[in-house]
Amino acid sequence: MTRAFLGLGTNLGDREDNLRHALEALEAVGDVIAVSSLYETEPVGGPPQGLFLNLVVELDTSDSPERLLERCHELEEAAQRVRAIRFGPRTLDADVLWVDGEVRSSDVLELPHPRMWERRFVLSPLRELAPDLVSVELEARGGGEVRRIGTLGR
Ligand code: PH2
Ligand code: MG
Ligand code: MG
Repeated sequence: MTRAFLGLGTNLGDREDNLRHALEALEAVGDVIAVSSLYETEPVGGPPQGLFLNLVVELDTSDSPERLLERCHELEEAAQRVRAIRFGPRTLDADVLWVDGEVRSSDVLELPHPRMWERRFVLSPLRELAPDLVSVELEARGGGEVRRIGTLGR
Protein backbone atom coordinates (compact mmCIF):
# COMPACT_ATOMS: atom_id res chain seq x y z
CA MET A 1 0.00 0.00 0.00
CA THR A 2 1.24 3.44 -0.92
CA ARG A 3 0.60 6.91 0.46
CA ALA A 4 -0.71 9.27 -2.21
CA PHE A 5 -2.30 12.70 -2.39
CA LEU A 6 -4.89 13.99 -4.85
CA GLY A 7 -5.89 17.63 -5.27
CA LEU A 8 -9.49 18.55 -6.07
CA GLY A 9 -10.62 21.96 -7.35
CA THR A 10 -13.82 23.45 -8.71
CA ASN A 11 -15.16 26.87 -9.69
CA LEU A 12 -18.22 26.10 -11.81
CA GLY A 13 -21.71 24.94 -10.87
CA ASP A 14 -22.50 23.87 -7.31
CA ARG A 15 -18.91 23.76 -6.11
CA GLU A 16 -19.55 21.95 -2.83
CA ASP A 17 -21.70 19.35 -4.57
CA ASN A 18 -18.98 18.77 -7.15
CA LEU A 19 -16.48 18.03 -4.38
CA ARG A 20 -18.96 15.94 -2.41
CA HIS A 21 -19.67 13.68 -5.38
CA ALA A 22 -15.97 13.24 -6.11
CA LEU A 23 -15.24 12.34 -2.48
CA GLU A 24 -18.12 9.86 -2.41
CA ALA A 25 -16.71 8.14 -5.49
CA LEU A 26 -13.21 8.05 -4.00
CA GLU A 27 -14.46 6.76 -0.66
CA ALA A 28 -16.42 3.98 -2.39
CA VAL A 29 -13.07 2.38 -3.30
CA GLY A 30 -12.15 2.34 0.39
CA ASP A 31 -8.65 3.80 0.28
CA VAL A 32 -9.32 7.34 1.55
CA ILE A 33 -7.34 8.03 4.73
CA ALA A 34 -8.00 11.72 5.25
CA VAL A 35 -9.62 14.78 3.69
CA SER A 36 -8.27 18.28 4.30
CA SER A 37 -10.31 21.32 5.26
CA LEU A 38 -12.07 23.22 2.53
CA TYR A 39 -10.38 26.32 1.12
CA GLU A 40 -11.80 29.11 -0.99
CA THR A 41 -9.00 30.22 -3.27
CA GLU A 42 -8.07 32.93 -5.70
CA PRO A 43 -7.71 31.60 -9.29
CA VAL A 44 -4.06 31.16 -10.26
CA GLY A 45 -3.41 31.62 -13.99
CA GLY A 46 -5.99 31.49 -16.78
CA PRO A 47 -8.64 34.06 -17.67
CA PRO A 48 -10.58 36.12 -15.09
CA GLN A 49 -12.87 33.59 -13.38
CA GLY A 50 -14.68 32.83 -10.16
CA LEU A 51 -13.10 31.74 -6.89
CA PHE A 52 -12.25 28.06 -6.52
CA LEU A 53 -12.94 25.62 -3.75
CA ASN A 54 -9.95 23.35 -3.19
CA LEU A 55 -9.10 20.46 -0.94
CA VAL A 56 -6.61 17.60 -0.78
CA VAL A 57 -7.33 13.90 -0.21
CA GLU A 58 -4.89 11.36 1.23
CA LEU A 59 -5.08 7.78 0.01
CA ASP A 60 -3.49 4.56 1.16
CA THR A 61 -3.76 2.67 -2.09
CA SER A 62 -2.51 -0.27 -4.10
CA ASP A 63 -3.23 1.62 -7.34
CA SER A 64 -0.37 2.64 -9.61
CA PRO A 65 0.08 6.35 -10.36
CA GLU A 66 -1.30 5.65 -13.84
CA ARG A 67 -4.43 4.08 -12.38
CA LEU A 68 -4.82 7.03 -10.00
CA LEU A 69 -4.67 9.38 -13.00
CA GLU A 70 -7.37 7.30 -14.66
CA ARG A 71 -9.50 7.55 -11.52
CA CYS A 72 -9.04 11.35 -11.60
CA HIS A 73 -10.24 11.45 -15.19
CA GLU A 74 -13.26 9.34 -14.24
CA LEU A 75 -14.14 11.84 -11.50
CA GLU A 76 -13.84 14.74 -13.97
CA GLU A 77 -16.00 12.94 -16.50
CA ALA A 78 -18.65 12.25 -13.86
CA ALA A 79 -18.67 16.01 -13.17
CA GLN A 80 -19.20 16.59 -16.90
CA ARG A 81 -16.09 18.65 -17.16
CA VAL A 82 -15.70 20.41 -20.50
CA ARG A 83 -12.11 21.12 -21.49
CA ALA A 84 -12.14 24.52 -23.18
CA ILE A 85 -9.46 26.98 -22.08
CA ARG A 86 -6.26 25.92 -20.29
CA PHE A 87 -6.53 26.90 -16.61
CA GLY A 88 -10.12 28.04 -17.35
CA PRO A 89 -13.20 27.50 -15.19
CA ARG A 90 -14.08 23.88 -14.45
CA THR A 91 -16.69 21.85 -12.60
CA LEU A 92 -13.93 19.57 -11.34
CA ASP A 93 -10.19 19.25 -11.64
CA ALA A 94 -8.67 16.19 -10.00
CA ASP A 95 -4.88 15.99 -10.00
CA VAL A 96 -2.47 13.36 -8.78
CA LEU A 97 -0.11 15.49 -6.67
CA TRP A 98 2.33 13.12 -5.06
CA VAL A 99 2.73 9.36 -4.74
CA ASP A 100 5.28 7.97 -2.30
CA GLY A 101 8.50 7.03 -4.08
CA GLU A 102 7.12 7.68 -7.56
CA VAL A 103 8.59 10.06 -10.11
CA ARG A 104 7.18 10.45 -13.63
CA SER A 105 7.94 12.85 -16.45
CA SER A 106 5.87 11.75 -19.41
CA ASP A 107 3.44 13.87 -21.44
CA VAL A 108 0.48 12.35 -19.61
CA LEU A 109 1.77 12.21 -16.05
CA GLU A 110 4.34 14.24 -14.15
CA LEU A 111 5.06 13.37 -10.52
CA PRO A 112 5.35 15.10 -8.18
CA HIS A 113 2.85 17.49 -9.80
CA PRO A 114 5.10 20.05 -11.54
CA ARG A 115 3.30 23.14 -10.25
CA MET A 116 2.26 22.03 -6.76
CA TRP A 117 5.13 23.77 -4.94
CA GLU A 118 4.11 27.16 -6.40
CA ARG A 119 0.44 27.01 -5.46
CA ARG A 120 -0.89 27.82 -2.05
CA PHE A 121 -4.25 26.25 -2.98
CA VAL A 122 -2.36 22.93 -2.98
CA LEU A 123 0.23 23.61 -0.27
CA SER A 124 -2.11 24.79 2.50
CA PRO A 125 -4.48 21.80 2.42
CA LEU A 126 -1.57 19.43 1.78
CA ARG A 127 0.34 20.75 4.78
CA GLU A 128 -2.65 19.91 7.00
CA LEU A 129 -2.36 16.25 6.02
CA ALA A 130 1.39 16.06 5.38
CA PRO A 131 3.45 18.51 7.43
CA ASP A 132 6.37 16.16 6.66
CA LEU A 133 6.11 17.11 2.97
CA VAL A 134 5.23 20.81 3.23
CA SER A 135 7.10 22.99 5.71
CA VAL A 136 5.78 26.36 6.90
CA GLU A 137 8.43 27.99 4.70
CA LEU A 138 7.36 26.05 1.61
CA GLU A 139 3.72 26.88 2.24
CA ALA A 140 4.54 30.58 2.58
CA ARG A 141 6.33 30.53 -0.77
CA GLY A 142 3.18 29.45 -2.63
CA GLY A 143 1.26 32.02 -4.66
CA GLY A 144 -2.45 32.92 -4.62
CA GLU A 145 -4.62 33.88 -1.67
CA VAL A 146 -6.38 31.06 0.16
CA ARG A 147 -8.95 31.14 2.92
CA ARG A 148 -9.80 28.12 5.04
CA ILE A 149 -13.59 28.07 5.23
CA GLY A 150 -14.19 24.95 7.32
CA THR A 151 -14.81 21.41 6.24
CA LEU A 152 -17.00 20.14 3.43
CA GLY A 153 -20.43 19.62 4.95
CA ARG A 154 -21.71 16.12 4.06
N1 PH2 B 1 -6.39 24.97 -10.92
C1 PH2 B 1 -5.72 25.32 -12.01
C2 PH2 B 1 -5.35 26.71 -12.30
N2 PH2 B 1 -5.66 27.62 -11.27
N3 PH2 B 1 -6.51 28.16 -9.16
C3 PH2 B 1 -7.09 27.79 -8.02
N4 PH2 B 1 -7.31 28.68 -7.07
N5 PH2 B 1 -7.48 26.49 -7.79
C4 PH2 B 1 -7.28 25.52 -8.73
O1 PH2 B 1 -7.63 24.34 -8.49
C5 PH2 B 1 -6.66 25.88 -9.95
C6 PH2 B 1 -6.29 27.23 -10.13
C7 PH2 B 1 -5.33 24.33 -13.02
O2 PH2 B 1 -5.67 23.09 -12.72
MG1 MG C 1 -4.96 21.24 -11.76
MG1 MG D 1 -5.80 18.67 -13.85
